[in-house]
Amino acid sequence: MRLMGRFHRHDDGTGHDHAHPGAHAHDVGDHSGYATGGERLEVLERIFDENDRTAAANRAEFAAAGVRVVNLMSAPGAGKTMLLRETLARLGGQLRIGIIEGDIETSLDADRLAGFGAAVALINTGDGFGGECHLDAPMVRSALPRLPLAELDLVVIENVGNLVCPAEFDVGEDARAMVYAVTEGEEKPLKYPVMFRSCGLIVVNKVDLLPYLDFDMNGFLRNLRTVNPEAEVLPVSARTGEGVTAWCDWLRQTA
Ligand SMILES: Nc1nc2c(ncn2[C@@H]2O[C@H](COP(=O)(O)OP(=O)(O)OP(=O)(O)O)[C@@H](O)[C@H]2O)c(=O)[nH]1
Ligand SMILES: [Mg+2]
Repeated sequence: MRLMGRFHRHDDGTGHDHAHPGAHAHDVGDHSGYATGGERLEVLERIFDENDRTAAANRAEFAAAGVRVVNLMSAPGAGKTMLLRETLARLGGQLRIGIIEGDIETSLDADRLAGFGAAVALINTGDGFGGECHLDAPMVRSALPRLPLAELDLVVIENVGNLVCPAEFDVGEDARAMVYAVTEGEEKPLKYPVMFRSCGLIVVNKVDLLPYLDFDMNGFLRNLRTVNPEAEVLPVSARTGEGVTAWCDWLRQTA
């Protein structure tokens, strides 16, 4: 996976080659602009090492239970929860689905996903995880006892709405998808490349709004291809249901 974000991880060898103290396969980048640069690096290295050890443990536990896991990410409000409601309504009878719902505060989205027969485990990062703007592997691990993993086919993790940090943390998922809304502007893949690069599927949501926007779909696709030539793209409207069948098919193939 090619990641090069806030913490400058390049675990596929891409990106620049900084010779700084403590640099190894888990390179967390150039913090030389800070007086505390060396200390920052050491702390980040330890955070990522712990995260990746726990992500591996999560992945092993999911595999042992025979469950596949999708990490669903987006900017706030792109439509993750609305899409998941549609998904549960359609796939509920065909797949045994569990949801891990990540939010900084409130059970609002977890409540919106209740009543469809899916097991929903809420993680509020403001409740013991420092109010973080993303889910990390230990947070996801804390939710596992609240899901009947052995009885599930698929777990979808709705990550905290944020176009940057969630992409930097492996949580033990099998696949990553993001919801991008056409209201966000076609330049976003260029400005937030880590997220767009890290996902195998980009759901282009809110296409029902296209008649009211100046959105340049070809320009967006060009920008996306610049940072991620291989991603699958699905135009969707969680509101009208357009494209939701194709999204459900993708989930079925992943499960
Ligand atoms: N017109 C239109 N509105 C949509 C669509 N999908 C979601 N919305 C609306 O967009 C707003 C945000 O949707 P959510 O599903 O809450 O988005 P989210 O990504 O879960 O948001 P966070 O969890 O806060 O990051 C809501 O008002 C939805 O009704 C869509 O396809 N078309
Ligand atoms: Mg949501």
